[in-house]
Amino acid sequence: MHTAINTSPAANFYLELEERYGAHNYHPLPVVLKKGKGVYLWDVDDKKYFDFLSGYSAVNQGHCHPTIINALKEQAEILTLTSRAFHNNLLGEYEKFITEYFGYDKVLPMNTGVEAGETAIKLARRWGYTVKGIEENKAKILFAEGNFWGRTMAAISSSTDPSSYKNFGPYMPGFEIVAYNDLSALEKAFQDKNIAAFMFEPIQGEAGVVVPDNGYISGIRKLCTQYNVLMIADEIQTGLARTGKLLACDHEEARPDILILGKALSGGTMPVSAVLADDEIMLTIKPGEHGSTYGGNPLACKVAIAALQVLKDEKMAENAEAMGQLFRDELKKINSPHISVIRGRGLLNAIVIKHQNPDAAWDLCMELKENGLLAKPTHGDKIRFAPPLIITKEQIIECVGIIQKSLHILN
Ligand code: IF1
Repeated sequence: MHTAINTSPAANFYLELEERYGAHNYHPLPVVLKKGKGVYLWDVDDKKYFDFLSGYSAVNQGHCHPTIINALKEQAEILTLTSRAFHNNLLGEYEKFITEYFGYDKVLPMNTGVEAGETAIKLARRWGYTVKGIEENKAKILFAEGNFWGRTMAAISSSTDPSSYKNFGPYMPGFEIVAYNDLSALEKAFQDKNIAAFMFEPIQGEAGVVVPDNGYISGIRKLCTQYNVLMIADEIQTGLARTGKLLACDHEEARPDILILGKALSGGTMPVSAVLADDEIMLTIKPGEHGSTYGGNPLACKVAIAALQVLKDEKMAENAEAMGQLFRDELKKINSPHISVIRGRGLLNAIVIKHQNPDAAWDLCMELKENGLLAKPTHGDKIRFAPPLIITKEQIIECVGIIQKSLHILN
């Protein structure tokens, strides 16, 4: 199934290795990549592509950004890991840097995004018991329908997508679901005094780049304050300039109580995630009650400082805002009967394909690949378009040209 007719012998070699020796938990596009630079990727036959996935927003800064790679290389030769049993000379520096950058009292460093989510939930439960006064073991965390925050048992326990949770039970108790983009449903749910937190994505990524109505995020802020519920923003995908602001919550000037970041925090070089909160929340977890072997390692600290610095130095949020607007405007001009929806914010965009053939989005992505642009269909009929944030106007125009040309495959 993975070996398509039009893959080269070189590509087939790698596809067959993965098929034979790797778990079958993915269905990738049949392209084998060996090099990346900026907005470009190259496959094993030296064909060049525009990357319109950006490692699911982990490479916002572009592939192998020189500043980030230099930080990685320099630190890799000095010290990579101490564990948290000892101090290291970069952790404090990084903690000061990132808390000032985002305006929080404290940070808790983890590795993957899902670990940051787990950490936020532990913090919220602890806060619920020790600050809010919820009775022991009664705390509830509320999630939005269609949420995605990873693959751990807790993350799939809050999922409403059977492909995430089915036949993996039993599930984590204490999780509840509320409709996304529905403030009156949220207020109704908040009548329950045992709710410690509402955890949500400012734009739902995995659900297909679902952009809520204006006022939803500031509305969440207002209700969370009113009902003494923690607002946990999962900005793992939407954060770090992707949507045209440093954080997607910044579009509505809403400050979450707990902010979770991952992916582009290392510019695609290694798993680095972070949980940010103020003292009232963060200091409820005491020594020995949470941690991770790799969390806060000096290599990650050095890389994350560089990854955050280049976002600002190169005005990536501003570019994402401008290029995203241009991209959607140019896409609309194509006026294809096969594109039923164009949505997104900044450079986190998606189209919905309308076609009698259920594989149309996959077929279009295969044609885009032939024409030098990599994108991946999701949920059958949606295609995410999320290039690195350093993309230029000329490149956007060229890419819309590739999309226009490729749409002929659906005629
Ligand atoms: C996979 C999609 C993206 C996330 C949000 C937490 C995490 C993610 C909002 C967990 C991870 C991923 C993981 C990846 C595919 C992917 C994804 F296709 F599912 F929809 F990005 F858009 N919060 N998203 O989007 O972070 O632990 O993975 O570092 O294959 O699971 P992680």
